[in-house]
Amino acid sequence: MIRSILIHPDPRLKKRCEPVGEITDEVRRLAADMLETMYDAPGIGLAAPQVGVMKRLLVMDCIKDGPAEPMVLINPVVDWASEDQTIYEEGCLSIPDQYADVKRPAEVRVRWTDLEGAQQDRQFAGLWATCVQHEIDHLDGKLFIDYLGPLKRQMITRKMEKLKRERAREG
Ligand code: K1U
Ligand code: ZN
Repeated sequence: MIRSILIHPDPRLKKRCEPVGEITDEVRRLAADMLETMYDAPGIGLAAPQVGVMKRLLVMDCIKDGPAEPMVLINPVVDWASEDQTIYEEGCLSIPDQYADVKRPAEVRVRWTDLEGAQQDRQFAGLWATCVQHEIDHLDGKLFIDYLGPLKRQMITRKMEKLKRERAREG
C-alpha cells in the first residue's frame, strides 16, 4: 500500500523517533509499504517519520540503473564517519522540488537490525553514504534544509507552506 508522505513543515518531521522493538507483522507491513511508496514517488530513500510513523526504520535503494537493491534498516547507528567530506545536491520527498548542496562525510559505517532480526553492518560510500545519512537524520528530526543558512531555509519553508495551502484547497 502506498502511504502519503508528510510535507514540511510538520511537527512530526522535527521529532526524534523511538527504537523499533520486536519485529512484528506490523513492522514488516510498514517496511513493505515504505519501499512501495519510495519506488512510486520516485525516490532513493524514505524514513518512517515521513509517513507519520515515529519509529527508527528506513528504506533505501540507490541503484538508478540495473536490478533493484532494496534495503530495510531498523534502529540504524553510525559507528564511524570518514574525515573526508563530500558535497551532494540533495532533495527530499517531504520538501518536493527543492534541492541544495549539503556537505557530509564521504563514507560511513552503519550497523542495524534487518527484518529477520539479525545484526548487519556495512560501510557505505558515494550516493549510498549520502542517502543513509539523510535518512538517519530524518529519524533524529533533522532535515537537509537544517544544514543551510537561515535565509535559504526560510525561503524553502515559505514555498512549502504555499504548496500545502494549494494542495489543501485542491482537496
Ligand atoms: O528521504 C527522502 O526524502 C528521499 C530522498 C533521499 C535523498 C535524495 C538525495 C540525497 C540524499 C537523500 C529522495 O529520494 S529525493 C528524490 C531523488 O533523489 C531521486 C528521485 C528519482 C531518481 C533519483 C533520485
Ligand atoms: Zn528526506
